[in-house]
Amino acid sequence: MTADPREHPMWLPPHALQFLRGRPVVIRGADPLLETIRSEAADAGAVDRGERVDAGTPASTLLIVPAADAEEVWPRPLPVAGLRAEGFVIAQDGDRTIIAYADGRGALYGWFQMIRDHAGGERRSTPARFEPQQALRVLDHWDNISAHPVMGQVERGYAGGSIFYADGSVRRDLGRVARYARLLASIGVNAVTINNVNVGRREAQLLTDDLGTVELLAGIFRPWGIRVHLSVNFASPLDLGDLDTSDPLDERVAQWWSAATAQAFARIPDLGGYLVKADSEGQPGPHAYGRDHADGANMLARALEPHGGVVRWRAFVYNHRQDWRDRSTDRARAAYDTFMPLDGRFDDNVLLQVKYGPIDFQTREPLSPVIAAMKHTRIALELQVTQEYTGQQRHAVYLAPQWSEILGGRPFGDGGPPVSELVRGGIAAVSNVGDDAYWTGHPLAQSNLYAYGRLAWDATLDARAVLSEWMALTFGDDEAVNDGIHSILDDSWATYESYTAPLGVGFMVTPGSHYGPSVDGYEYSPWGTYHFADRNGIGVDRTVATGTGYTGQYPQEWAAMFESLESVPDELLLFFHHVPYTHRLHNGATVIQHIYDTHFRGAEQAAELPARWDALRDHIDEDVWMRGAERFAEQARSAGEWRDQINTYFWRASGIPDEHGRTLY
Ligand code: GCW
Repeated sequence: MTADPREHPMWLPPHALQFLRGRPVVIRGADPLLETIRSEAADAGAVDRGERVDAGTPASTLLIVPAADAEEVWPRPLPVAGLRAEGFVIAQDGDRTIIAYADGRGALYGWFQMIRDHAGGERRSTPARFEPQQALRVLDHWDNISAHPVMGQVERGYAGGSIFYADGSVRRDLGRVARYARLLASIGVNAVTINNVNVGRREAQLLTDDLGTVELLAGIFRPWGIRVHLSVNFASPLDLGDLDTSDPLDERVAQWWSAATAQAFARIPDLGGYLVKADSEGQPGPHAYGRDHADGANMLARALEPHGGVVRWRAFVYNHRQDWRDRSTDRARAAYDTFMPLDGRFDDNVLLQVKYGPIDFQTREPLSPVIAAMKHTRIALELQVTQEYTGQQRHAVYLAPQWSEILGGRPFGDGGPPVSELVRGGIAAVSNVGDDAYWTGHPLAQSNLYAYGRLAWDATLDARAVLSEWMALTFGDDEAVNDGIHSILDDSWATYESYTAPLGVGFMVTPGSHYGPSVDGYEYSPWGTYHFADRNGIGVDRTVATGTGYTGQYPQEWAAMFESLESVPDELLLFFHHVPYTHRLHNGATVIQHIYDTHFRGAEQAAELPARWDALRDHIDEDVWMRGAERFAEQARSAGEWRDQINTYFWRASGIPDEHGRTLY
C-alpha cells in the first residue's frame, strides 16, 4: 500500500515490521483473514513456509495455527482449552514463536500482539492467553457525506474532512480507509459505523439507494475483521419510502424496515447493524406516535434479528428545549428517567448505548447511573475519542486515564463489579480521525485512538503502559521521545481539568463550537447545563434531600457517597452540591481558593509544554514536530485565556481575593 504524500503514517510504519524480514512463517488454516496475515507477512519480507511443520522447519519459525493444532506443533502444553472467539495464545521457545488462534480474528490479533511484543521487548517464555472482554468494540464516525452547513463534514471532527466521503459521495481512492482498517485491527477494533448519528437526508440513503457505498466500504474493512454499521434515521419509511408514517407499531412500517434490512444484508451479509439517535436533539423517533423507545428499538431489532444484526439504541435523550427558569428539570436525570421504566422490555439484539456520564462527554462527570440501574438490558458504553470537550485536538489530552477510571468504577461499592463487567453490550467511541495529514489534527491525539482499542479489549491495561506501547510502535525505540511524551501526556487530563470548568461543574464552554471558555455560555440556555453561580456560591444541588433528587438514581453505596458533603469526592463537588465559595474541600482549600490555585497552576503547566516539545525536535519527523509545535502554542495561549476568564469571573462574583495576590482582572 503506498501512502498518500499528504499522509503521515500513524503507528506501525513499515520499519516497525522490519524484524520479520527473512523470518520463516507457517500459516495454517482456511479463514479468509489468514490471507490478510499472509500478505502482511509478505510485505514485511517474511518467508512463507506453507502449512507443514516437521523436522525441516527452521528453529526460528513463526507458527500461526488453529488452537486445535497446538499440541501437534508445540513441544509443551499451551493454555488453549476453551479459547473464546477472537482469542489467541502466544508462546516462545528459543527463537520459535507460536500464535495458536481461536478463529480468523484471533489469528489477526495474535499477529499484531506479536509485533507489539517485539516493539516492547516482551518475551513470552510463559505462554500468554488473550481474549477480549467485550465482544463489540466499535468506533462511531460522525461523518456526513455532504457537508453540514454549520457542523461541516465531520460533526465535532477536529481532523479535517471525512476519510470516507468527498464531493458528495464515497471517495474514489479508498487507500487511506484500508490503512485505517489495518490500524484499527491492530488494536482490536472489530466494527465501524460509517455515518453520523445525526442522519441527514443524503446519509439516510445509505440504507436504500446508496447501498453501493456501504458495500464498497464493507469490502475494505472486511479483510481486517471489521464489520460496518450504519446510523439510520427513524423517519426513513416516511422520508425515503412512500409511507405517511414511521410509527413503529404500524405493520407497514415494520415491513418497510424488514424489506430494507433484507436488501442490505443481501449485499452486505456481515453488516453489523444499526445505530440510532431517536427523539434526541431534534432527531425523529417513536415519541411522535405516542410510542416509547422500546417500541422503536424492538421494531428495528426484529428486522435485524434474522440476519444476525444488532441495533444500538442511544440513551442520549433529554429535553434540549428547556426553560432555564424551571429549576425542577435536571438534564442529568433524563436518561434514567426515560429508560429505567423500560428495563426488561428490550429484545436480546438491542444494545442500549449510554454515554459515560449523565450529561455529555465532559472532562469530569460522574458515571451515568443507567449503567448500574438497568439490570435486564444489555448496555454498551459510549466514550468520546474525538476531543469535543477536551481541547478539540488542539490541546494535548491523553484520555486513557479517564477511560480507566470510568471502566474501573464500582457503582455497587468496592466489593461490586467494575463498569467493564456491568457493560455487556460492548464499548463504542466517537472516532477522532479525518483526512488531515496527521490523521487526528494533533499528532499526539493518535495515542487516544490507540488507547481506546486497547482498553476496549482489556479494561485493566495500564494507561501509561499503553502510551509506551503506542510510542514504541510509532517512533521506535527512542528513550528521549518516550520520556518526553510521557512528561507531556501522563498528567494531561488532570492539567486540562485544572484550567477549565472547576470541580465537576462542567461546560463553561463557548456555545456551539464548544471550544474555549465562556462561563455563562450555557447559563440561560435551553440545553440545560447550568452552574448557578451567584455572589455567595456555585454548583448544582442534585441531592435527594434538597435538590433535584439525581443522587437517588445510583445504587445505595454511591447514592450515599454523592449525597453527603462529607463523602462526595472533591472533583465532583459542584456536580452534586451548591456550596458557598468559602466551603472547604477535603484537601483543606476553600472552593474559591481552589479555583484560583488550580487555574494558575494548570495554565502554568500548559505554558511549559512548548519547551518540552522543543526538546524533541531532533527526534521526531520535522513535519510532525511542526504540527505539534503549532498546537502546543495554541494550548498555552488558550489555557491562559481559560485561567483569566474563570478566575476573574469568580473574583468578581465572590469579591474574595486570591490569597497569593496573583493577577485578576
Ligand atoms: O455532545 C453532543 C454534540 C453533538 C452530538 C451529540 C450526540 C452528534 O455536541 O454534536 O451530535 O452530542 O452525541 O448525539
